Amino acid sequence: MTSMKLFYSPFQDFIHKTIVVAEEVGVWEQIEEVPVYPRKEGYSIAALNPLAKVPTLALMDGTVLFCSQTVVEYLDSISTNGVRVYPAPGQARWDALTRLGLADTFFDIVTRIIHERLLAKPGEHIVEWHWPKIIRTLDRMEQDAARLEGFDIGQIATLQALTFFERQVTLTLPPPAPETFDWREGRPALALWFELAIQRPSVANHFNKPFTGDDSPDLCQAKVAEVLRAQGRETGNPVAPPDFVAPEGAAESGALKH
Ligand SMILES: N[C@@H](CCC(=O)N[C@@H](CS)C(=O)NCC(=O)O)C(=O)O
Repeated sequence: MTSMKLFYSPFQDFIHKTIVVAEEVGVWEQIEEVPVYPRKEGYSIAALNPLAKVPTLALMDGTVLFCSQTVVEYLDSISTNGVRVYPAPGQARWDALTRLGLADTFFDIVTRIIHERLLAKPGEHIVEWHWPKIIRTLDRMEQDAARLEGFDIGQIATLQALTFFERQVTLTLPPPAPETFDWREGRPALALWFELAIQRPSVANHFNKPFTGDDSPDLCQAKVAEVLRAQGRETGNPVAPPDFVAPEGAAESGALKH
């Protein structure tokens, strides 16, 4: 029986660390997936999370956890099978958390770049500013991949970051990003680590397997209302407009990919 609602955008062409962690620690069966598309009309989780961002996790008693790092640490803490993806305090933990921070910040940089393309007048220098960070981060991931053992939260975040980046770079970024780019080139350890990691059942069960459930706005808002009821709050009408709708002529294809 499910006991938690995971509000997230069910694009399975990138690896979601919340799903991988839930699978690894044996709690996936307890999770009800609630699709949300934060920039589409009719979907709003702002009543639960002031940032209106996915992922957001709601527990049976109405507790709402947001920001992916909080969600995954919570899931790890309720492991049912003895597996923990957060190592105990000590060198292994700080190493894993450093790689988690690196990968999640890389993810945020990619998000920042693609958000820029939704603006009528994109800032000229965003890609120029961030591209060196992307290259240096990929190079650091290559160094890390050569020495990694086991499977921890840093590696799970790296899978998410790389696959999110890969689906976005196909959308043609402005210079100094090159016209085509393959992060695997010149990074053999990272490429090999990636090929092995995506074979884990926790990843393979979802990666590139299209979501086939109900992803309607009605379902999303009904689930938001359930959480509000569990909190003892008036349900009212929780449907707020999206925080941002791309202006006419902006690269909306990018918006739909995100
Ligand atoms: N640092 C956040 C990033 C989450 C994030 O950026 N979510 C995006 C989707 S990829 C979102 O919900 N955007 C909607 C918005 O900002 O309005 C985390 O790790 O949870």
